[in-house]
Amino acid sequence: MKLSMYFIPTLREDPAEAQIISHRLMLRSGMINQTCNGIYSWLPLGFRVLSKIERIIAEEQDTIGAHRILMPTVQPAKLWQESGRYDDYGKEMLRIKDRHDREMLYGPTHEEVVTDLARQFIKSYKQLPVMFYQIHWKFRDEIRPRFGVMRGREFLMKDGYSFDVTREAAVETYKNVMSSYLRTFARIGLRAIPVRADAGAIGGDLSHEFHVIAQTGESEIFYDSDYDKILLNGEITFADINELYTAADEKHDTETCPVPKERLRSARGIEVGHVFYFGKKYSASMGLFVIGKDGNAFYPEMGSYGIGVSRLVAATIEANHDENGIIWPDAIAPFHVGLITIKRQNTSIQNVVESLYGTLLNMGLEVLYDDRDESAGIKFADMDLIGVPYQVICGLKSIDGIFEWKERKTGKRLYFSQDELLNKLADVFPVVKIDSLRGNLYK
Ligand code: 5CA
Repeated sequence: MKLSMYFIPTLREDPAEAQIISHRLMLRSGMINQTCNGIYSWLPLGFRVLSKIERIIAEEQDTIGAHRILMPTVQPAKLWQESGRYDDYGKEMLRIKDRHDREMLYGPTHEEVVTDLARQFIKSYKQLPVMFYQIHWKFRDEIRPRFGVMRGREFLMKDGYSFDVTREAAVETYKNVMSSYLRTFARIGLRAIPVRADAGAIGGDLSHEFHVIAQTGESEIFYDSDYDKILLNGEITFADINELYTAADEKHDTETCPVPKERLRSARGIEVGHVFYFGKKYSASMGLFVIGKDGNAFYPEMGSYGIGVSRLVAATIEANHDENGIIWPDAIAPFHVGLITIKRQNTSIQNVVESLYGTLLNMGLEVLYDDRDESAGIKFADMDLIGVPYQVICGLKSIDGIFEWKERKTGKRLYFSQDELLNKLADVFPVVKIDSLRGNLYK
């Protein structure tokens, strides 16, 4: 993509309305635009990141055998009257009437719709276990929408729903989803800590939230300091979650906490995922019954599993930025590499860069090529702000085949020949070739 032709309305000044860094950086780098309180448009740069996160989540859901579907955003009140949640949900639910005066709502979540779907098609234990998921927009009329897409009113969620024969099987499914969430967040480039939580409006008796640690996090979380060691080493497994103490604020009680004081840690966290096991709550209230092996009818055991897809964009920035701007993890960066020309007036440099740009695109890389007639200073500042993880700077030396390479995260600079440069990129983005064969969605 040539920057001169890209729609990227960057701001030089910090927008006054933005209180936290991710919101400021998303506005300054032209990723989003507010339509009204808590409701946003995603502009090209922001949408690229959102789509990449969505894709990683979808791949990991497919891996655990969940079936991707798409349910309606607008739902009939009737289903919520059946489950008994219509009145309880209160003012957070956006209630609408259609032209026939029928009560409708914009879905804040989809337990009712998916249970209705299941009761029409799932009749025998032989059809279980089964799990569905979608990645779709939700609306919650939050009292205090704030921090941009971090707490929006309309937001993108991955919501999954499982149906099992027995409680044991349902808890096994719950554990599988938790492990897959750890893989999902790790692939995005985030460390998310699962903590024991309350089930709230969704209901149920087993629930965990996943938190990304950041100073601006809206919740307080508690954990055993032994967890730090695991976090530093990288991989968390379900066994770790089970063995060590973690708790969301409302689940933590200093009196009963089993962790000795000197090992108890607390931190601010951003909730990026939430999983629930709630048994027969919806299957029983909505009459989803299935014929068992013994010929008797039973209500399936259910769970639901959410990931805040749009919130993850902001949470990633909270956890990955410096004073110059965003530092995208490789896997969700809007572009793999930024190409900057200095001394653009020099036609020899121009020719070298145009040809390198073509070569990189042919490798299947997503390149943001700053071909504007701007000063080097402005180009460096914009590329740092946008947060492209690797930059290639082309100047006079490039006429002799030497390119400057800069890593956004470390600021490390190296000089490469063209071959070295291409090898380095192929090393960092090994899957790019496969993506380009598949027909890359993100070009
Ligand atoms: N039905 C269940 C799971 S599918 C559910 O709705 N869970 S939830 O309420 O916890 O939401 C799931 C995730 O959506 C949260 O963990 C959070 O990351 C994200 N989320 C919730 N509210 C908002 C909001 N107002 N703005 C942005 N993301 C949100």
